[in-house]
Amino acid sequence: PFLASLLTHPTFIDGSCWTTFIDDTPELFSLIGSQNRAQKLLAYLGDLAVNGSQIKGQIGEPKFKGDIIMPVLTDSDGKKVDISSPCEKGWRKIIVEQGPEAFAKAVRANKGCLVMDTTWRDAHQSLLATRVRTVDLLNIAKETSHALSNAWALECWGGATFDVAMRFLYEDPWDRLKKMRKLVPNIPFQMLLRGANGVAYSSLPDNAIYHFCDQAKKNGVDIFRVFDALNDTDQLEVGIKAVLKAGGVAEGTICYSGDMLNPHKKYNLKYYMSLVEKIVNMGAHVLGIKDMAGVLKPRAATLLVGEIRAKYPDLPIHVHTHDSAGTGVASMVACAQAGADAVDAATDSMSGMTSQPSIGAVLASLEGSEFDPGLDGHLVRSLDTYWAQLRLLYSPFEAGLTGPDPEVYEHEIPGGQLTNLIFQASQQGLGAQWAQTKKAYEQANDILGDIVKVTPTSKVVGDLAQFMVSNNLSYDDVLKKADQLDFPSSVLEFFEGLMGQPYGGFPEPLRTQALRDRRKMDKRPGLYLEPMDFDAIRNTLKEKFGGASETDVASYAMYPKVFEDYKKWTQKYGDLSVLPTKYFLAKPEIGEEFHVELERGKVLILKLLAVGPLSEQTGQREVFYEMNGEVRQVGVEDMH
Ligand code: 3PY
Ligand code: ZN
Repeated sequence: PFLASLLTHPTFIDGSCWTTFIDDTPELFSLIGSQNRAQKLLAYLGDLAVNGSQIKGQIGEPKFKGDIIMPVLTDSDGKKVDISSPCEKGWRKIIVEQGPEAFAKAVRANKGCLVMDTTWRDAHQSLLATRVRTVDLLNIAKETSHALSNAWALECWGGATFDVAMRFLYEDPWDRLKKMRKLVPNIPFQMLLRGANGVAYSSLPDNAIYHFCDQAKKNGVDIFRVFDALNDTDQLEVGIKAVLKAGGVAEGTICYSGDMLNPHKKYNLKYYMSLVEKIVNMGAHVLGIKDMAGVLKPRAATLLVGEIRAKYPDLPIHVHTHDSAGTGVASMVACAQAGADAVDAATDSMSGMTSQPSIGAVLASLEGSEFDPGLDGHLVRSLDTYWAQLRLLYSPFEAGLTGPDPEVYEHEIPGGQLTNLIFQASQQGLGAQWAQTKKAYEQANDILGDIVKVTPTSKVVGDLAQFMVSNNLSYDDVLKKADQLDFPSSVLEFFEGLMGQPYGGFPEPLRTQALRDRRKMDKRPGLYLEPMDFDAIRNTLKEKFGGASETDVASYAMYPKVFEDYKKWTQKYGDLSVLPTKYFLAKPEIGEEFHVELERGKVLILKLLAVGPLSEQTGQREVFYEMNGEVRQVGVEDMH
């Protein structure tokens, strides 16, 4: 149709004004654009029909086969909530109109203990390999803006979501942020920033962190939870300063490790209080306590939060946990009672075990007390009817967790990593090896000097544990043979100092023996790294992809190879973030009709008609789709 329109267009026929043709007839070129997109989409759908899903980590097809039923929001008085436009009421107004300090003051003055909902970030990172797609967040966004209007924030960005969006889902994380922001203008957005590592796995030059935070703030992030995986305050400071410069709310965070109540453990109350003091002196607006493994027991929570509250009456305290051992609700209630201003929870269907505790359970536990979070339980439960369906839609990424794991108090594996390791063990069918891996993880941690374990240092311990299991090495073997062993690269990077300095120093002589002639950094890595050349990045992207937005530049700075692969993929298949997940992960039934809104008002009506036989000559199959009433055909190489 495009060619026909072009050939019969009067300007084309009389041959005049060819150079102004594009400007004068934009409708034709917008048609080329959408036809191009439709063709690319068809290439993806054809590939899926012939070869099945190529999405990494996907095992089988979604258990959920029907259409998602959207919740009707009714409040506790039985009144239906109008969700035709997003809600306008919420804590974000204070941040936007009066700034971070005013927000800190207002939350301190608030009587109850607020809740941050982590469903859009940590919950699916911890349960579903971070695979929840933009379209599924946007579909529930307006309802969420109403049901959670009094939440501290939605945790919805950063951590692993940035990397996974591009690497495995072929989506632009910035596009996700902008679109979510439009639909949820009222609730603060919170992201997780790994201090001087940004959202990557080791340190970047300082200017890359500043650039990234500036872009994140400009595109919709309000509150930045900034942590360092070793609680190295020099590393942490880079992130906090970058957030302050960008004008965001800086939640300077301590990572809780071990067991403060056990006098034989390395990290005690004094250690944590000295960290808090440093974070306060850096100018953080909020103090975060990040219990990434879920080992903060209720009595320890009471003590830690109580001490901080007594010493810093004006400092907002926000606590994060994982429910790995099953004590999440009890710990969050203890935090609220000890003076925390906010605690984290996830929608019920996406909560528990390696995720955050259930929001319904936290609300029920605090309801009617002086710590009541001020959310309507009815509305919150309505949202969960959506997430219950989504959990089944994403079933191909489930790790098969079956119950709480109180052994977490020994192995201290962070929630997201625990799911990952269980998944890997179950894939290999090695039940016995899983028990061995957990034990090895504990020993690897001891070998490395009992370090704080969270991305990226948790990977160091996990890699060393798997190295010990697969090479049949005991604790003593590692220490004895250190100068000959070929250690995993993450372990060597840790020893080099690329992740910062561990509390109490590196274990010696192990570090020196393992590193041999590699470098040793004894100060924060940013001091050794050349600043990033952003003009050079802009030029590279222009040459390779014909242009780059400032957020593209930030993505490339964080993950150059992942970004390039993502761009190449979109050149082939287009932007598939608009394709419903059901059809992104599996082919439709023959004759099943579905819709894809390529952009506002441009809807494709699609139907798979047939998959042809294999051609011996070409190795291809023809896939036939009906697209807006016309039969379209695409040749796909059969990879089987
Ligand atoms: C991340 O860094 O992605 C985490 O979730 C750490 O807990
Ligand atoms: Zn977490």
